[in-house]
Amino acid sequence: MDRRNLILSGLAALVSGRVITHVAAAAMSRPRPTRVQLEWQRDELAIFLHFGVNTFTDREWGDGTETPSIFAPSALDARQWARSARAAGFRAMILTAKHHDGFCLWPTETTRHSVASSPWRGRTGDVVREFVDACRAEGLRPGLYLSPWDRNHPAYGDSARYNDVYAAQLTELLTRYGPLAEVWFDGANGEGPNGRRQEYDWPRVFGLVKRLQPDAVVFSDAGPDVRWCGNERGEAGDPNWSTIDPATVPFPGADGAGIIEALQHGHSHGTVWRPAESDVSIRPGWFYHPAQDDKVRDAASLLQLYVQSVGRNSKLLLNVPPTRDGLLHDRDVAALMRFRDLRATEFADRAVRPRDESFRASGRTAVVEANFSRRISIVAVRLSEDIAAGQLVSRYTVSGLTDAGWRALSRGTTIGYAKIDTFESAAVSRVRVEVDDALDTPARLAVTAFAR
Ligand code: FUL
Repeated sequence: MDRRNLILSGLAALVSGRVITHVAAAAMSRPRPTRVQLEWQRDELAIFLHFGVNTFTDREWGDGTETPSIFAPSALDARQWARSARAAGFRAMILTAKHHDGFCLWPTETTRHSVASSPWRGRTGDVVREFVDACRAEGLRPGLYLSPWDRNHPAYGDSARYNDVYAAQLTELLTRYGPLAEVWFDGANGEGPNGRRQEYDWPRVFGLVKRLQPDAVVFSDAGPDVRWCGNERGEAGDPNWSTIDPATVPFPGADGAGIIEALQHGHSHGTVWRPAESDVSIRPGWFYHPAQDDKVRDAASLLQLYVQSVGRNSKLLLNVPPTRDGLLHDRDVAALMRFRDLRATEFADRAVRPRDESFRASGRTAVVEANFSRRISIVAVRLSEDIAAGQLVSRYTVSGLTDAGWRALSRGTTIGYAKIDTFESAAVSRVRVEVDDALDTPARLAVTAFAR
């Protein structure tokens, strides 16, 4: 707020206590991230691991009739998963502890359909244990996916009975393996052997996570902590608000008019902080299929995913499925390393520091100007709001001072945690970011320019 506005607002305070109270209340009630939501966002990159009986049957969705004896990875090494993820700059990793086929990757007491019935590690194996141990050894934050849809369990469809089974499975995962960073729920829902559609008890499920793992974020279409971005292309919306009206997506798997739109974009005046996670696979399928070995995304495609997820105020959850050996495939690992290198050459290594920078804000607008004191050719900028204080910016323009004067380089809507804009190379000595509109007086933005 500049001096004049300060004086004006002081006068307003004298004249009308009501106005000031109202403005202050609006600012106070604006949603902000919790500590765990902030940590989740700052990870930026997470690996998703789809692994289970489908890996051995070459299917995407098992029907629950698979025999546990087919689960026999010959050389499973969770440290190789974690080492690859860490080397590529990922900070978290999420494993499918159970997919829709119902096969549990840990020795659960709720069913015999688990690793305890498979020859792997002489029936004493526990993939979840090896996974969390490997994450911790490599400094990655572990998360687990537990599919509510279960095509094996006989109780599925007998709603109250299955809900007890599901709660017991979740409790095992939440209590046996130490701190988890994220618990991932998809909303897939079907009929049980009795021909009845299962009704899930989501309040109970979310309540269990909150009670047993208060430092984990809960992901689902309906949050409550992190929402799905609305597609499986790893593409966050533009605009992308981290706030949403929770009534629009009442439960995971809900479908109806406007839901995908709301998941993609959030709502500028949404009442809860629920940022979007962008999930996508490095291959066409979620599970490993040998026929897709030559369809692994290359580094340029992965960089594109990064720009359209992390660079649009989201987090990238990139699926890299272990093979039948229980290892990440060499081609996938190579692509991850090339992605890391490309990120460094396109962004991290090319960041140019301005000699000085100014910032002014007034009303719902603001201007940041970075002065490089020499001409540099820039091809991208990364903008960030201090989201600990909430998300405010709804429209902005980036311009550069060229020999021919100021020229617009990019225009955008929301910024939030990060907004990455790429453009044709421009030789500029200054970069200016004008916030053209915001929900309230913007706080200082961080602006990084990348040279080529
Ligand atoms: C969906 C599932 O049906 C897919 O198999 C996959 O796990 C994806 C991430 O979520 O709901």
